[in-house]
Amino acid sequence: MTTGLAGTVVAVQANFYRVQLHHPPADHPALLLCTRRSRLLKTGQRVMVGDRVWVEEPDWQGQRGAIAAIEPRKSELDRPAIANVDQILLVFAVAEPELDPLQLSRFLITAESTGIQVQLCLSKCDLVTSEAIAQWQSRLDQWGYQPLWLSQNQPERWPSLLAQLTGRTTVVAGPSGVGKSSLINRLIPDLELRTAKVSGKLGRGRHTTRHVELFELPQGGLLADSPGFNQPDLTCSDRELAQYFPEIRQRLTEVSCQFQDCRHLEEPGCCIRGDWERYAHYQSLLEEAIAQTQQQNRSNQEEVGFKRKSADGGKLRYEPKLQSRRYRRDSRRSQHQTVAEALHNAEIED
Ligand SMILES: Nc1nc2c(ncn2[C@@H]2O[C@H](COP(=O)(O)OP(=O)(O)O)[C@@H](O)[C@H]2O)c(=O)[nH]1
Ligand SMILES: [Mg+2]
Ligand SMILES: [Zn+2]
Repeated sequence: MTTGLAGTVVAVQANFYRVQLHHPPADHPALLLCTRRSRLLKTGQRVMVGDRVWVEEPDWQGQRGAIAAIEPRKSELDRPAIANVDQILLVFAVAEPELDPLQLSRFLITAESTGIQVQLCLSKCDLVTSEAIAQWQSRLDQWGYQPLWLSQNQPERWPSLLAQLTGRTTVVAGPSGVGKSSLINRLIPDLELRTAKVSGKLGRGRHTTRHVELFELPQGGLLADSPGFNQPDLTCSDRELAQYFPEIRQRLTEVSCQFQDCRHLEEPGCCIRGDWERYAHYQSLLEEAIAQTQQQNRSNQEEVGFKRKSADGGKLRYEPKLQSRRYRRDSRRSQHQTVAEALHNAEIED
């Protein structure tokens, strides 16, 4: 039943989907602006950025087509809304802004909680000594991470990043000011050019509307930016938190706590509590997760359909950008919402 041209949705806007064809015929455009076949509309199947699709009825002259089928998704991120993401590239700077370990942990936990592979990347290496880098390296190794070290001014550091990105779909995340845009612009040199072209084609400017978009890397692979934010809320429950620390995960493969539902606080026979660097992060994030779970339970009782992304003291509050679908309670309504509604919501959320 899967006939037509295979492609990946790289942008969604209104009722149009920009599809990058995997194997366009020679001398034919690789990008088609597509609509959905009515059969997909009837089943209410939402097309997401990152979806692998089958395109029919190509109109090469007009660079148009119609999406006839969607392949099952391997993964689904909520914010940014992208399907089939292979990895999250979490970027932090070693300096300017100063690397704050707890903030880094918070971002790592948020990224880990999506279930998608996390690659840490530390930028601005030119601003610190090689001793400082070595110190961070051994420290992060204890955390269970082997970061890529990067600098705009040190081209010798780039090949390892390129190798990590080639052939994969990657979402770049991290706080603002760490060098994400600089990194993306370097990886995709003609981005500005292509951005302008896309804006024209989709009718609305990328810079006036926040929407998710995947960009093709020259060496193969897709990359998406996720707008910067500084302090993600925890999205995981207190019960889940421990598993998002690689060093706890590792320890629990070797030994086990006395109680199966151990929170690794005061329990007797706990094998996790102890003298390791991020135990303090674990304690403070656990406290937060417990408070949040309690608050969520209260709200669930009070009000069905409570939306946390509403105003917080009057001002719009940014929720974590990286949230996997499984933590979202999908209401019947949201499953049946139209694309227009979905896009409208996505634009507000993103
Ligand atoms: N020294 C140094 N500065 C950098 C590097 N990468 C980015 N910057 C600077 O950091 C600032 C923030 O960069 P930007 O890419 O906008 O960060 P974003 O907010 O994460 O997208 C800019 O002034 C960049 O020129 C780097 O490798 N070394
Ligand atoms: Mg930026
Ligand atoms: Zn324990």
